[in-house]
Amino acid sequence: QRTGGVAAAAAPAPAAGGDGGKPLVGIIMGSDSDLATMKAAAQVLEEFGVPLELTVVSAHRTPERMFEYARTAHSRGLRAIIAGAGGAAHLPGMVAAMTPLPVIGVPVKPSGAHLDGLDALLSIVQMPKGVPVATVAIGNAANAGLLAVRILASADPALLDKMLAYQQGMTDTVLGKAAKLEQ
Ligand code: RP5
Repeated sequence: QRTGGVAAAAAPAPAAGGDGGKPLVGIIMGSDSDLATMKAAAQVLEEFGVPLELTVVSAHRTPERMFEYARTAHSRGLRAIIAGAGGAAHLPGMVAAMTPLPVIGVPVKPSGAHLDGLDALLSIVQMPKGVPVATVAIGNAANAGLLAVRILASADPALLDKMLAYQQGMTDTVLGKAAKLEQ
């Protein structure tokens, strides 16, 4: 259910996902060409059963839409925003400037990019004091999803248990591989 109303409208009409409840996390990206990277964040949230919305908001091409999205996000019930962009990636920082919610930035490496995503990384991570953006590694939208889950889990014991189980699963996987190597 991620179709319609994502690109042009001034008033955001994001598509919903996750467990079907009211979205708690907003995933936005500067272009639909970022979706190949950003869908990993949605997949993580869906795995944890966290309701999400996903849409395109461009800092440069739809600045009024960005303003509207950022200004209304908290009153619409969102608890965190994941924002991905490539190149001159101003979206996460500008959204962080206009919302009280935690913003997680994903530097996207567009296909054919000359600077391997380093431009986006530096654009997102070098925020001035007072306006934080939690920046993940270039292209690592899955970690953005996991960080959003952890933020929500800090006040949600059931979600915290899911995160503990996820972490234990990683540990078990690595220990299993180590045991095989040692045989
Ligand atoms: C950025 O420019 C977008 O976030 C995207 O990563 C990049 C290219 O966008 P398109 O030209 O593919 O729409 O603003």
